[in-house]
Amino acid sequence: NSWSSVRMGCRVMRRMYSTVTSRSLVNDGNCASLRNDSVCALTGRRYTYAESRGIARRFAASLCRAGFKHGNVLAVVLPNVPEFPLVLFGALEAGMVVTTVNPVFTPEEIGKQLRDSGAVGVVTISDIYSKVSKAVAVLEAERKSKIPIILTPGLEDKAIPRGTINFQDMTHKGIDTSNLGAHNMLSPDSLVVLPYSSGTTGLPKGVKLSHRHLITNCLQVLSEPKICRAERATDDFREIVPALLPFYHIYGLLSLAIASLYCGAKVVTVPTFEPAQFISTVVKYKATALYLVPPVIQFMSSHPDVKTSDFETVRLVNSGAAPIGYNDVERLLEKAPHVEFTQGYGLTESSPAATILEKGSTNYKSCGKPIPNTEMKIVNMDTNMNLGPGEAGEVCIRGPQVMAGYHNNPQATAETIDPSGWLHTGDMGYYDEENDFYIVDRYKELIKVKGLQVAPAELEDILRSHPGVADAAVIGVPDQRSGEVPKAFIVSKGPKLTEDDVKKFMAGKVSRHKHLTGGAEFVTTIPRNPSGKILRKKLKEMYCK
Ligand code: AYL
Repeated sequence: NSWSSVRMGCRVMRRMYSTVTSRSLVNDGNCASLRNDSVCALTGRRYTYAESRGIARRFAASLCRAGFKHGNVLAVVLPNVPEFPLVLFGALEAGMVVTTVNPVFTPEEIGKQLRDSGAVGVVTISDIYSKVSKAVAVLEAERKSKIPIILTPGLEDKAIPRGTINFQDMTHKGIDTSNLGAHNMLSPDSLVVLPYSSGTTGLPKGVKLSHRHLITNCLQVLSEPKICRAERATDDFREIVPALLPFYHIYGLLSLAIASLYCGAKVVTVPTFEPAQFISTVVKYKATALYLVPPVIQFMSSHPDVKTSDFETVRLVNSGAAPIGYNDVERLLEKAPHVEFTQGYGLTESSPAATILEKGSTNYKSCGKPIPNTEMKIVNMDTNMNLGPGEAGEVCIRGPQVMAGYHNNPQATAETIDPSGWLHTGDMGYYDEENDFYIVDRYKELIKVKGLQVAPAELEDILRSHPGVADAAVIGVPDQRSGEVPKAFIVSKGPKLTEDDVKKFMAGKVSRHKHLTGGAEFVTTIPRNPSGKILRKKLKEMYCK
C-alpha cells in the first residue's frame, strides 16, 4: 500500500509490489513510507502513500468505465503536481499508454503531439485549460469525434469548466473498482509511456517505452548505492526529493515519479522554477536529494544568494540531460563540501539512464560507467568500426532499457537501432582505460535548452512557412544561462524582413524555450550536401567564430 507499490497490473510491477509490501510487513505495518506523503510546494495539497494507491486504482476503474480501452493513448498535459503520478499509475493500471506533454506548449504544439500520438483523452488542469481545449477542438473537428478532457485540481482555485470530467469525481471513495480484473491484460512488454524526442534528426517522435523498460531502468539506477537511501528508510532517515524537473520529460518521470516513489521518498512537487522559491523549498522541506539539470546547478553554485546553509540537509546532487562544466561541479562542492555529486547520461530512447558516475568517484568530467546489464561502445561515424580507449566517436548503447522503437515510424527506428540492437545515440564521446565515459559533443541536430530538447527541424519548418523566407537553418549556440539556445540563419526572399520580424514570428508559434534567443542572421545561402541535408558543422564554421 504505497505509491511505489501501485500495481500496474503486469508481472514486473507485481514484483515491485511484493518487494515494498514485504518491507512493510517486516516493519510491522509501520513502514516509514506509509505515513509519508507527497506534497505540492505551491498549494500544500498532499497525498499519503496509503491514499495514493486507492486513488490510482479508482482512477483506473473510472477510465475503464468511461470506455477507454487497453492500448488507448491518454495525453497528460500537467505541470508537476502531486496528482501526476496518480494519473500515470491509474492510466497504466487501466491498460492505457500515457503520452506526456509539456504544459508550457502552445495550442499548436499540443495539437501536434495529440495528433501524432493518436490520443483519445486528455488530462490537464484548469490553469491551462483554455489552450488545451483549443488544441482539442481542432482535433475533434478533424476526427469528427469527441475527445474527453479530465481536470485534476488546479494550482489556482478556478471553477471547473463545463463539459469536462472532474478527476475528483473519478477517484472518490465510493468508486467501485471490481471492474478492474477484466482489464488485466498487461504484459511486461505492454507500452506505458510515449514521451517525445527528435532523436538524431527530424521532428519529435513518440518513444515507445514499456513496463519492462521503465522498471528495468528504475532498478538499474537504484543499483548505484548513492542514488536513493530510502531502501534503508528508517524513522531517522527519509529521502526528501523536490520534484523540480518536469515529470513529462523522461529524466523527471523516471527519477522523481518512479524511482523516488519506489523508494518511499517524500516527493515535493515544484510546478515552476522560481530561483528563490526553489531554494526556500529545499530549506523548508529539508530536501536530501536534488535531481537537477546543469543550468540549475550552475545557478546554485554561483549565485551569492544561495548559501552553504541552504544545502544543510542535502546529501546528493545529480546532474543529467546536458553537459555540465567541471568548474560548476567544483564550485558546487566548494559551497557544499558534504554533498555527493553524481551524473547520469542517457536519452529518452534509453528510458533514460545508460551510465552513472559511481560512488566514490571524483572524476567529475566523466558521466561514469555503464549501469548494470548495459553495453556501450564507441564507433567511427563513417566506418562503424569499434574504437578503443581515448578515441572519440559515436556513443552506442545496448541493453534492456533501449526503447521498442519510434511510434508509427519504422524508418526512423531502423536508422536509430541497428540490426544487432545497438542504439546509435548521435552523441560524440569516448571512454578511458577505467571504462569511464565522456560526452564531448553531438553529431545530431538536437539543441538542448536548459536540458530540454529543441528540434531544429521543427523550427526550420516554421521559418520556411513565412512568406519572406526562402530558406532557413537552425543550430544551437552556447548560452551562459541555458547551456544552448537556438539561432536561425535565414535566406530572405525580399529585403524587408528584419531579425526582429523573424524572432517575433517564431515567438508567436512556439513555447518560450524554443524562441530564437540566439538571434536570426541573414545569409546568402545555407550550406547543404548533394542530397539536401543541412551541413550544420559548416554553418557553425562559417558564421559562429
Ligand atoms: P533527452 N552529458 C552530456 N550530454 C548529455 C548528458 C550528460 N550527462 N545526458 C544527456 N545528454 C544529452 O532525450 C545527450 O546529447 O534525455 C543525449 O543524447 O532529452 C541527450 O541529452 C538526450 O536528451 C540520467 C538523467 C539520463 C538524465 C538523463 C538524460 C535524459 C535526457 C540519465 O540519470
